[in-house]
Amino acid sequence: MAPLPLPPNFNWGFATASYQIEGAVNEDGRGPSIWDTYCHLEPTRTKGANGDIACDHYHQYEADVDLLALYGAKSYRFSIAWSRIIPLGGRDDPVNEAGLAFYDRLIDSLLHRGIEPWVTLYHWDLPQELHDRYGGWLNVEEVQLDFERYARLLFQRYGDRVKHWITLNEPWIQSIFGYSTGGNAPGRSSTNPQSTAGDSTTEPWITGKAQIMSHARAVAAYNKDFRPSQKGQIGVSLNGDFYEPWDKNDPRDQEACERRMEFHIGWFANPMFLHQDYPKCMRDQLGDRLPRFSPSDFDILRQAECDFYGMNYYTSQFARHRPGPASDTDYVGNVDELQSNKQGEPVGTESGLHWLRSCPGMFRKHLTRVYDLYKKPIVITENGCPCPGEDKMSREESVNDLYRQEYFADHIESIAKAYNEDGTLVTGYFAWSLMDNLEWSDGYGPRFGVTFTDYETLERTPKDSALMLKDMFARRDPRRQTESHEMDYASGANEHVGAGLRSQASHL
Ligand code: PNW
Repeated sequence: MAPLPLPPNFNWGFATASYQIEGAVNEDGRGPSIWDTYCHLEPTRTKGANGDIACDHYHQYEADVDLLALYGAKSYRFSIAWSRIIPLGGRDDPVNEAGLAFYDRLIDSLLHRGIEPWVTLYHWDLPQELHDRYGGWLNVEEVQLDFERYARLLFQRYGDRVKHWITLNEPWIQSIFGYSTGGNAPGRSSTNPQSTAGDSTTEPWITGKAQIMSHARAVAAYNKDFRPSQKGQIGVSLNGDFYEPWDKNDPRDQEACERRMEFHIGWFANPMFLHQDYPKCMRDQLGDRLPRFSPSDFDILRQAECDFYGMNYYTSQFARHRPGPASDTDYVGNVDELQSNKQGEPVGTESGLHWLRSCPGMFRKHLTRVYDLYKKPIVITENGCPCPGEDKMSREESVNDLYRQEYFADHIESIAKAYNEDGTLVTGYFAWSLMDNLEWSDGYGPRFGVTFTDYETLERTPKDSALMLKDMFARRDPRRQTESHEMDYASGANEHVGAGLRSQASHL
């Protein structure tokens, strides 16, 4: 039987981020970002790892685009390093033509092979100078103006060829890991013993507003000055897990789930997609620590209508209400987050990372919840996992990535079910990630790639999952399903495909 179809013209491909793959941090005039600084702190807070070389994508981008073509990707999501474009970051600072030229080459190389560029403007690598000059994301009024100028420059230079834009990647992680727990750059926190500065009770909420307004200014600028001629689409990528009650019979746990998801997603999606204040449960818990939107802020939010909801989805959890009031450093809505419910049933099977279990059933519910609330077509802008034990595997073991293949297949099936049975529109899917890369503060251990990266030789080797996605999506193409049943071959044929394509890849 043919699998459930996806919507016609379903878009799919692979995703990466600049600091995780590019390397070449001192080349062609790139300025330092907060991640360069963070990765070179002593004692290390990134397991000794840094992005100085990473996957050397800056030099090997042509070969990486060849891999995308070999995998049959329709699209590629990558991010631009702000400090390559404007090394000091600010609206009156000089523009770096050599940095602009790199992304010109990448974009042209993609288009030459028929692959659509999907460009993320910001994936966590703030120019260090903006942090030093005025506190970076802590300065709501300044940073939104600098971000708008940066965004306008990208629309001007690339908008003739780039038709899909993502303003920010996971503002939640930038705010919470960057300014509450201090696990990500710039590493500020008042709860983390490794942090020397920060205030976890206020800074995450300030930097959240700074990102919301920066997103809004970029989208408003696109809508007013670029959309009419360039006719592209723009959105944002938000993370957030789905939650079910730890005790499904306890109404307080049911409320805890909703509250947890509002703290994850509503924080950003209410202002960005509904042009409203933060969720009520956040205002109730955080009071005046949560910044207000002024009437002129709301004006900008209303001009920032975007086209799609970019969803980064990896896992789900159970939520249990906490008795008593929330602590003033709480950022989850006063709940416990658990991987098993009251009956001891696990939320999903274990991957290669402690926080990530495969929960495709809850993914389907998540899609429908988000679609019903924010009413935009959803694009999955990240989804993927490391296989159990993969961090310790050789290349030969790693390419046989059965766990990842099943994870992809199960999550794509959930998208198809949400579409066919729940009326939820998902228009695209990007697997995270094109290649193993720097997993931020976890260093080079966790491998999320569909391509194995040998960090000694920088050689890339396709894993089996990379080579099966094309067929998986072709089988779910409604037009091809009606044309013939030839597509309806047994899965498993891919083993041969894998070996054949791997030998092609070795000649790239
Ligand atoms: C995302 N969590 O980050 C990022 O967008 C990627 O750059 C990253 O490599 C990828 O997911 C895999 O981690 C996350 O702890 C980091 O729940 C951590 C979490 C979620 C997303």
